[in-house]
Amino acid sequence: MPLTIHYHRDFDGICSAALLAWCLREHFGRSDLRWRGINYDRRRDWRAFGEGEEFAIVDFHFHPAAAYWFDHHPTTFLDEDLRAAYRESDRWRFDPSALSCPPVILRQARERWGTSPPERFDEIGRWSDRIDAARYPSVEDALFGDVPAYRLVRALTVAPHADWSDVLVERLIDRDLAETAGDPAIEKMHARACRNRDRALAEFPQTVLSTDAGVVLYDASSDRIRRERFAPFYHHPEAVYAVGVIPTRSGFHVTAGENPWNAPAVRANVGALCERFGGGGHAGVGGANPPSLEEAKRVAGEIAAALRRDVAAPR
Ligand SMILES: [Mn+2]
Repeated sequence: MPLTIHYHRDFDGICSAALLAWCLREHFGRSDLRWRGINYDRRRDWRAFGEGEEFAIVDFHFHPAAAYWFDHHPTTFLDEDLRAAYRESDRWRFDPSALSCPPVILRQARERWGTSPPERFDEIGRWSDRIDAARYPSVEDALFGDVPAYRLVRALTVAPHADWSDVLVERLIDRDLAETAGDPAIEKMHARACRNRDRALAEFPQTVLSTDAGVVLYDASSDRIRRERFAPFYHHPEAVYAVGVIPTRSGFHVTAGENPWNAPAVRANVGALCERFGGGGHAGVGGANPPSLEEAKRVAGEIAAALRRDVAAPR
């Protein structure tokens, strides 16, 4: 029976799957490996996940039936029973202080398995830490930086189908970032992603509703508008927060976050604020999914107003 590596379908998840595949093949002698991306919609009926197969999970929720499991998300345990089932071992490792998942697996490989993955995986870990934690040195670097890791992240935004990331996993097992990103098909996807980015940056100003008190409030709910996550801070570097409405596959999402390059002097806890509107998140970034466009606009306005009061509050 093959062992399936289930990985979170984003850059650090893809890199984690490639690294674990390398370790299982080179150190444990496994040749019967496959890999599949997972997304958050799989959390429903989580206990039945992977029934009847041998599987690993990387960069995603803890599962007690996983033959191998590695993650860094503080929210990895879906309930207290699952948290109680976890023990650090030869097969499982959780490090919520890690900025991304590949370095967790690298430490496991060196400290517990006594194997040394090639240096290219250290390079991957340095970039995935920066990308997953959004620790870009500047908004220009985040938007226009041209290193191979960024090119792959951008190419992923125009992936032709959901399984396309499986191809990237396979390539990254034996190739470094530069060689992988230099593939002509990926170059072509990257060029398309750059055109999307440029259009999104050009379209952003018309979505802005207000910019008072260091908070950019925008409505990008129209499906004709292209979106770029860092556009608010590219156009408004002086802002400390951005709050917007964006469409999802099934409705509308309110997104709120700090400006990573101009953080507020005192943090408001955006996630806790979003929780009041049925959403959630972390201290710096959060969101909510109100049931209608009208509700989403109202919630975005209220979150922006609360953040403005917070910015203006005397300390
Ligand atoms: Mn991830």
